[in-house]
Amino acid sequence: MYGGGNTFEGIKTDSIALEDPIKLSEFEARIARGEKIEPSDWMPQLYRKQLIRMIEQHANSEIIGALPEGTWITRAPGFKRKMALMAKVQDEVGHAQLLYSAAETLGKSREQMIDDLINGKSKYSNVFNYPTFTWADCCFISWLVDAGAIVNQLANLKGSYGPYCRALDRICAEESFHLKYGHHCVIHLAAGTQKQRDMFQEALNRWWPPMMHFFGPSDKISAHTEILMRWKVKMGTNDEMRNQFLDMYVPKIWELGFTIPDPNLKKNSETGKWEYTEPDWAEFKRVINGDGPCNQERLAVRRAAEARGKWVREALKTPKTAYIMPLA
Ligand code: FAQ
Repeated sequence: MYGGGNTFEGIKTDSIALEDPIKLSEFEARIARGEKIEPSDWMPQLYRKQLIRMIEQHANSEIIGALPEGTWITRAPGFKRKMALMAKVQDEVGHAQLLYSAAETLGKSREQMIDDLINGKSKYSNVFNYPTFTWADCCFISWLVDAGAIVNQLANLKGSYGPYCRALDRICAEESFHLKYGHHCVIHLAAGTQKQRDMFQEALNRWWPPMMHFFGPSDKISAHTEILMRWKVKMGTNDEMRNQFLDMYVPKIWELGFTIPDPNLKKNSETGKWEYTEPDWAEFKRVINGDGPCNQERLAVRRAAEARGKWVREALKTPKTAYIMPLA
């Protein structure tokens, strides 16, 4: 099976000091040379553990991220928008499939990952715990959440773990269509009636704080950045990614005539970095630990999907048995 015989349960230590020093230095030399690490290669236990954690959370984010936009498919304005949104949501679920496969190569089964998601043991991106009240919320996600995702993933696809990088390569290509679609939706609202402009501004006001959280806690308090940067899993720190997003997208938001709800947001011309009000990290922690506005609803939907799909999984295991599809 996957994982070169290694399993998630087999990870015994987080301590790099307990690893074979010769193997560890060869591993780090390969990473320094820009080589990709493949599933059957030797790797420190902590590398395996960190990758499973991060890729699994990413996969969970895609599958849960399909939900806030998915509820707008039937209500999207016009046939073209409905078709485009349907394709986008389908892509996000496909991204989850690619990422769960990449995580499986490290020795954790997909069933275990889905179980951990629906039982609230593993995380997914904070942004998907907020509601999409209006069409403008959906446009915000398609443009700016996708933009944030691309900033992060374009950097990380140059990272060290082969299966994750190859999955990100494909995902980024698809995400770039999502970004164009989302930008088009927002331009349409910006060029529309005052009511449409107000609707997007109101959505932007609500989504800005979660969007600032999206890149993770500030570098000063990030738990995993140091080791992930050392092993080239993350190719930029959380603050660097946040800054790159602000650099690329704040001017575009202003260009469309919208305002950003942070009086301290400005680019420091000397450092070239953006300054902003420190995000509310207490709220971030609450939301990622299960107490956001939509956490319960999101997991309930996934649990229901899992229960409804059970007969299909059973049927696939025993294809010769006759099954009657439940109607309700
Ligand atoms: N949300 O030490 P760090 C998308 C947790 S894909 C929730 O800084 P790290 C596509 C973190 O897990 C979006 N939790 O962590 C789409 C850790 O908790 P733990 C997802 C977060 O890993 C678009 C703790 O905080 N993208 O949107 C978040 O070094 C539109 C300490 O944090 C990825 O997953 C958060 N935002 O850096 C779909 C990309 N941030 O595990 C549909 C890959 C941090 O110790 C529609 N992931 N935490 O319990 C990464 O690049 C990194 O994992 C970070 C976090 C940057 C997200």
